[in-house]
Amino acid sequence: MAILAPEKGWFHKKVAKDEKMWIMCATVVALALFAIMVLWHLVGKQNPSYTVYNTSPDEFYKMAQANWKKYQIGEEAGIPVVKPAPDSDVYVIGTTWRWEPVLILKKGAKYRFHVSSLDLLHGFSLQPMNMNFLIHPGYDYVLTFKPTYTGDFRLICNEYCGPGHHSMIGKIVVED
Ligand SMILES: [Cu+2]
Repeated sequence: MAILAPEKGWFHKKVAKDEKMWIMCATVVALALFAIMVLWHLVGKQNPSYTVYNTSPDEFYKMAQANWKKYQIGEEAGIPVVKPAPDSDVYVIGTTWRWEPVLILKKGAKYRFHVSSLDLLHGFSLQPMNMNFLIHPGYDYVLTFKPTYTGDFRLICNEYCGPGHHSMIGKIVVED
């Protein structure tokens, strides 16, 4: 049997009561889901939003170096240990296969994190709070961050980036 065109004027025909009810139900569910999406972002402990700026790996590396030089207090396995001033800018670089620098932060202070990759796509994943951001080279990801409790935190990469991916572990220490 061939498919026939519907009768002329079908669009303006009155909709049956039960069909109307189903349309109403679907609309209510859709609106509720939409509202939950917004609420979830605000109160559901989601990843905070960040701003992204264009940069180049070279330029970002230079900015990070200048910042680290200012606040470096030591070195750990060839990685600079940096203690930025409270309420200042912090630079974090992901490269195959390490996170730099080791950061010493102060509890309750606000920091402006700049995160970027110099080579491949990496995943900035702060553990155990499970904050995750995709980090592409060529972009400066800026997020405001305020540590609310002290401890020893790990930064892992959650985007597969080659044979050393599993060893890409950074360190952030929050002190009183
Ligand atoms: Cu990785």
